[in-house]
Amino acid sequence: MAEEAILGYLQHNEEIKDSGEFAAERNIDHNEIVNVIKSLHGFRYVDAEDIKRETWVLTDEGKTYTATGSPEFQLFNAIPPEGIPKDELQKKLDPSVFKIGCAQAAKNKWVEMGKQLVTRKVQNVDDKVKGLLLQIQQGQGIGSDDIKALKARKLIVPQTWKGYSVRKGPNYAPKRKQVVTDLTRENFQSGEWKELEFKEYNYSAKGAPLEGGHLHPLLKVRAQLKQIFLCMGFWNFDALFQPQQHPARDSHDTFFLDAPSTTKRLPEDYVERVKQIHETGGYESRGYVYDWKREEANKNLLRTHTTAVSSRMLYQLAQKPFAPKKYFSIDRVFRNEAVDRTHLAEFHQIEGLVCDRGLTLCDLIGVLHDFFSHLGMTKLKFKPAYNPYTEPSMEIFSYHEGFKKWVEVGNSGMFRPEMLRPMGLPEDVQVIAWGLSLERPTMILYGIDNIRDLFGPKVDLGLIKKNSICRLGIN
Ligand code: FB9
Repeated sequence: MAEEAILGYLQHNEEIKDSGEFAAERNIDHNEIVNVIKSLHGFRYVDAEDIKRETWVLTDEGKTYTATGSPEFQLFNAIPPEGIPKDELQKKLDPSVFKIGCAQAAKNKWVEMGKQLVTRKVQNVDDKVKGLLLQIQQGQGIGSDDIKALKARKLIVPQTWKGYSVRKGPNYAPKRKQVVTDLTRENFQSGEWKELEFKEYNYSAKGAPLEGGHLHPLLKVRAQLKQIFLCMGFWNFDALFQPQQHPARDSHDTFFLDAPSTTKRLPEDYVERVKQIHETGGYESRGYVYDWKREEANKNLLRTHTTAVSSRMLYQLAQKPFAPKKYFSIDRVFRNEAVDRTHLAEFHQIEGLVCDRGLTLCDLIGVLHDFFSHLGMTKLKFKPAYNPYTEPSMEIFSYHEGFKKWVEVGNSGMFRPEMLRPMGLPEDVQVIAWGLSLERPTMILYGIDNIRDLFGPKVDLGLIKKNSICRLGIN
């Protein structure tokens, strides 16, 4: 309606001199007229020029008096011809109306404010203030003295009124053409594009806010767990006494590689010691008493534990004069197991190990309490378990306040001498180690119950953590 009014008017008239008067004459909201003028100006249908006028607008108090009358008028009308005791008059009026009314009515010489009695000094009065406020509200001008008086009473405040004068623009038409933003296959092939109006490209458009990249939730949790290890003084680092017939080595648990078929060169003296410890034992161990086969050991596979990497680090440590070390790793491991909602054929294993002289199970329990306390887990319990390369071994449980139950949070143990001695580590050196997965804590942190929502093409990188699990800011 506003658009037709503007374009229609300009069809027969040179100019809309004042958008405010134009709107008032047609009883159209001025803001609607302004929005249409801006849009038509943007497409060059019209040329609009700013008009600014300093005007006055009513304050809330001023607006009230246009309805109730001014306080002085209300007070005058509350006084009967014979007069009224002041306290009775006060009860008849709102406190602010009474206060302002007395002052203004006395100033106007409308009333006599006696000590006890209030009387009229004139018979009738006009509510000039209400009249002036209504004039301003209707956009009419009033005298400067009146402006000054109303402003002093805070009944009006200055406002800059903005409007436009409008003329035909270079693209003027009595009716706006359909504006499109895209040249499509359809309107190009049909030739319709010749009749269409294309929106001018707005080079100053800010565009959608730049969305920075998102770190994968696993990488965020990995970074924070890495920080926990570093705070505990562990070093990061990107040969197990696991018998060759151990079930975990069966193809149903392990991914063997066809190529490259065999592992790269090994230190043969070390291989010989490993063979011996498996077949006939040593270091007070009976060994597994079977024929250990080199070709089995040579098979290449995707690691099922990061402990494979730990043993390589420990072997290197044993080639130098012994110095205690604390290592950790967070890396992918691969298991040829049935996948389900919480397990895939691969996951990230977090592993920590401490290598020092005279370590005992107590040290392992202590370091586990320290590590898991950083994850907010302060109630732990341990259950004896079996790992081929650690003895004793313990499963780790933490009481989850949210789930109100004990949750298995990892596995741990002391590496066996059959693993450490063939490496060359001194007799009194022990290694305590533990492991957990990265996916389990991340899924709990993000409230995910299907691992495919965390790992794979469907990950929502805008995932927000729903739980926090540690004092170090994993939240
Ligand atoms: O991560 C596991 N659970 C876990 C960890 C943290 C956590 O935090 C929550 C916010 C509160 C919640 C749960 N687990 C180990 C236990 C179970 O989830 C288990 O069902 C799955 N385990 C994986 C292996 O099973 C395919 C998790 C993985 C695992 C298990 C053992 C090790 C590492 C990872 C190990 C080891 C080890 C042992 C001795 C010496 C060195 C390493």
